[in-house]
Amino acid sequence: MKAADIKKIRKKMEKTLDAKRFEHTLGVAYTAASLAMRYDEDINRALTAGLLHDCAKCISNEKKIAICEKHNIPINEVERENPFLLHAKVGSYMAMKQFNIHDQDIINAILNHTTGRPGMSPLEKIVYIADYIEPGRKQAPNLQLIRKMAFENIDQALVKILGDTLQYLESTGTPIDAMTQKTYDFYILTNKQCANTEENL
Ligand code: DGI
Ligand code: FE
Ligand code: FE
Repeated sequence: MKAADIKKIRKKMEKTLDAKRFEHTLGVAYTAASLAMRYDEDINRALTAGLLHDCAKCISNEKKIAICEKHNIPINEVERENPFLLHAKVGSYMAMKQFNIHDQDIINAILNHTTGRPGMSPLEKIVYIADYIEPGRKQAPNLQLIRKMAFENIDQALVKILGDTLQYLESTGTPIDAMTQKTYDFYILTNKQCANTEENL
């Protein structure tokens, strides 16, 4: 991924997203780049995934559903009820088809940025976390703590975000996608196993 390609993607995002979403997109891209610096990941891939992660966000629910149906992208029950969730699947499809992204890790980072998934790559974790902590985000609880944590222990930050998200969804009676719950369960377990191993060293 070259600097010129990244600039083109940024220009395209500025045109297709509304001003607020574009501002958020820049925040995610640069926060992802900072986390990539911290965790020795490729900065340009983090920028690219960050810029594209919400590329389908400003498409109407009807159109997102139509795109999924046309291209045989499966829609689960929770996604049917909350079609905004589909912006991750549709976004990863558009990244491949419209932006010619062939890097599977970048595609996965876009695909899994809303729910996460068990066994995320470092880049997927970076985009998932950057989406939550970018400077423009103001509403989530524990933001100050999680922002610091993200640069200290990435897996601990991941579990905290997943836990807070699940709590928020439960408190508002919002249906939970099975993948969000699965991801939380997976990282609670792996973090515990890591802690136990450290204790026994
Ligand atoms: O697109 P963004 O707003 O930047 O961020 P996002 O794609 O991470 O979406 C955030 C929203 O997604 C947030 O309000 C919580 C919600 N969300 C995360 N997991 C689930 C979920 N919503 C439902 N209904 N079910 C989930 O499992
Ligand atoms: Fe999103
Ligand atoms: Fe986002």
